[in-house]
Amino acid sequence: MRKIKRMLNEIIEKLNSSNGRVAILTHTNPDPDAIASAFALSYLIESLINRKVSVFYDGIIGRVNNRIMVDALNIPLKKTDRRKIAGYQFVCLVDTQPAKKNNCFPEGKRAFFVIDHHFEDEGTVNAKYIDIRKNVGSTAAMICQYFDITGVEIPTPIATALFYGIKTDTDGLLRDYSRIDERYYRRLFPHIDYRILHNIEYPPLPKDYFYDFADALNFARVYNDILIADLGETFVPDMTGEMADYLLRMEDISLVLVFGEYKNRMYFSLRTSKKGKKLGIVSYELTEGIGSGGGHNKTGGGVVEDPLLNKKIFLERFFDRFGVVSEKLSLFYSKIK
Ligand SMILES: [Mn+2]
Repeated sequence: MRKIKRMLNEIIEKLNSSNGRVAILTHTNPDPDAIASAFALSYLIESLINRKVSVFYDGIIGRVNNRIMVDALNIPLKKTDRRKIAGYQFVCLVDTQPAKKNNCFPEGKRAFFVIDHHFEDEGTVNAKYIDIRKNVGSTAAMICQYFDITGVEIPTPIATALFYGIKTDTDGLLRDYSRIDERYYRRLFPHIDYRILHNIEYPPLPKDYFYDFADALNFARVYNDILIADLGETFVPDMTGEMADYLLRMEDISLVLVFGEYKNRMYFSLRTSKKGKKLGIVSYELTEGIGSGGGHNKTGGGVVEDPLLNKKIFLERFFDRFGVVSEKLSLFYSKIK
């Protein structure tokens, strides 16, 4: 706590003694944890330095839930790219790190501040201030702690966003969570907007969603307790995560891989209900040289570049890793007919 307090004090001092522009950057195709953390951190910094802070993402906000989250809570997220980020003196990365491939932070630039809960690449993070705690379930919970330490009150829209961020990253405190997630999840609950939270969690869904859903079921193949689903072309990249979460609920299944293509890249998501699987590291290894991947213990995911060439390599690595005999994969749907 004391170390974090000192770090936050220094950050605020540094920002107050300069006029440099401040940007907060999420990972590409941000998830609720990244969106909430960026939103909350911008508010916190703005209330302590009296200067505008810009909140950026790149890629797309795909999941319908996330788009409603941004709209309903008036989150001032703006789209950016490598070139624009290069022009900012102070860049804070949330839920990602400079060396990771899942963001548009310019190579070689030094970040001002990195707050994340994913494992570090080779322990080298090029940033002035670093708060990376991979035992914590969400970046949002770490930001809640900052509010605690600085004594800044959390307004309702930010409380709602942070709550949803912790909830989605830890599956409602059931997956890869820590005491810190638990503490703030409970503490935020009385302060959130329940109606908005409900609207975010149960939005109307476009027809494309159900086409992807149908593909997931029709083309799902099973080997023992492993289920693999190919979505073909997906309408948003984060559909793989949504389907993987859903398919993991199937009885007798403990590991799910869902992949699909979007704009000539292949996105994939891994989920397990078992302990000790380290799917973040697995995702990193499955994509070495052909893309990028990361995650936590029970969740993982990433991107495979040039799927025409590399999809086969990726799948063979996956089969190897989990002992899947590809000839013995059987169509799930044909089983229940
Ligand atoms: Mn996260």
